Amino acid sequence: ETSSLLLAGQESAWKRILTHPFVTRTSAGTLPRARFDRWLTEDYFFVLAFRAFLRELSTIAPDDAAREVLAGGLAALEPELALFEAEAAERGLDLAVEPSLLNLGYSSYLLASVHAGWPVGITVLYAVEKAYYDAWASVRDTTGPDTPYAGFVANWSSPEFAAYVEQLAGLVDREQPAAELTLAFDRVVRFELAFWDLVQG
Ligand code: MP5
Repeated sequence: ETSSLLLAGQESAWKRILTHPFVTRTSAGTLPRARFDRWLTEDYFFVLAFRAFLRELSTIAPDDAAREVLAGGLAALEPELALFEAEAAERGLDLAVEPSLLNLGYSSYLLASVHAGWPVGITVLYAVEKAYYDAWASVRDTTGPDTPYAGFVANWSSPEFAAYVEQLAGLVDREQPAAELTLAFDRVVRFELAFWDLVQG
């Protein structure tokens, strides 16, 4: 299946996603506060861009089944953005700070991928969400409830999010493997690792 082939092609990078120090330290509660703050503001910008990407991608979804899956993803973004806003308010963070060039590049790539058509766009969406699910699910069972960032770990490792990512895999599996899909998937993996390297500083 296309989704499994894409993942299999990224085996070593995927291991780095699952064991990235940003993820393991967030889970353990040992990430310095300033690093998490940096991630929070960068990722807020990313999620806003991601919502614009999802809306655009929905307009080229091939059928109602695909549109419904994406609508579910869009709906889940509202409580997620509220979580970021509440956390930022509590920490006194300005969410309107200028994002890094890396973040601008990643966010712009999401939107650009829609113009390459549905197969590339849905592959990008799958890669973004699968990376987050796998990373946060890998630390879910070792994250204590008192860890300051437990709400964020829970957000991306919940059974609901797992089911959504499986639905996305199903949409990718309708597509034939193709070089342009491999390239898009690989780009997202590189962006994800670079994003964490950046905020982990
Ligand atoms: C996600 C994210 C998950 N929040 N940030 C990055 C850098 N990659 C992936 O996307 P979402 O929209 O929060 O589920």
